[in-house]
Amino acid sequence: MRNNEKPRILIVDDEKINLKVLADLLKDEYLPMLARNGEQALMLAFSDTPPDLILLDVVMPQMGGHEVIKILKNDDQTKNIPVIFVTALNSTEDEERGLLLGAVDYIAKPFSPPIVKMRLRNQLRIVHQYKLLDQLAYLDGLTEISNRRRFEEVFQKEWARSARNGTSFSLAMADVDYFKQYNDHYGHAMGDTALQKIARALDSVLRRPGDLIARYGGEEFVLLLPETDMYAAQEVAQRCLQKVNELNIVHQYSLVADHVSISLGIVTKGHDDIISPQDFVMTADRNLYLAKENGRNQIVA
Ligand code: GH3
Ligand code: MG
Ligand code: MG
Ligand code: MG
Repeated sequence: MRNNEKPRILIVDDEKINLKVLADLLKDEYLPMLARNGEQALMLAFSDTPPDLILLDVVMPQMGGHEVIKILKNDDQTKNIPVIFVTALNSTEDEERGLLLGAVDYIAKPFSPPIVKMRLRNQLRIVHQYKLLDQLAYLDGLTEISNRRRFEEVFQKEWARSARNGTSFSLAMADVDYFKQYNDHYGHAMGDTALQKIARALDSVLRRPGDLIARYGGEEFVLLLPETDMYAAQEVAQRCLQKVNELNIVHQYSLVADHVSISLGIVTKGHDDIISPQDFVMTADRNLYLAKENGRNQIVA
């Protein structure tokens, strides 16, 4: 559910009167979307503004509710949208079948409007809690940017997409310079604060919606830059370097500056390069190591 927007409820029923009753019942709290048949329902479910929940009739001419839910549950894009059957088929077998197909609830017709509303509200609450939990599982607790787990997932997806579309793809590894000394002299709490500031600074550099920054390990960050060539990736890295320098976090014990700095290693896959994802990440790591060897507070591509 998008913030500050009413949840979208897709109501699917071949009988106009049912659509009207349910839409009237829900329209104060929700945004009803209406479909008179299975085909229309699928079109709306796969649209750019998909519903947050679907109330689905079973018996409809042509494509029935069972067929609709099978298609929805078979596609990553729609499989997590909860479906509640609202149907005149109300034997135990019918209900069992509906739940087996993946519906979260089953309401028999003739339905009682307040009960429909309450059951729908319960399901939306579960969805909401699930989304919160999901977000938390992918966030780094200290810096509140994405965690390594999130990076691994997005990396895999973007890798596959770049292979499919033949687009270039870049990755940058960043590591804080002399951070052990920072912790040793200023204390772990200040070290944590420094990491939070660095994460925010790096995050502020990213501009494209597909870009991702994640905390890769202790004081190491990774930037994922889909559809980005070497030249553009170097520009991003340059801005990262500069932003962290500009934070001006005093570090008297750094051997490279009087403030906290980072080093970066970049790797780019051109549209016809053949390299394994493991070697790709290893190349970024090796370049980061070279940046350290060359004196830190710099980029190696
Ligand atoms: P280099 O320039 O070669 O990267 O030197 P370094 O001292 O940064 O490298 P090293 O890997 O020896 O030390 C990394 C330090 O980062 C060790 C650890 O104390 C610190 N660190 C890692 N995670 C955290 C964290 O979550 N909080 C704080 N405060 N410090 C952390
Ligand atoms: Mg019907
Ligand atoms: Mg390190
Ligand atoms: Mg370090």
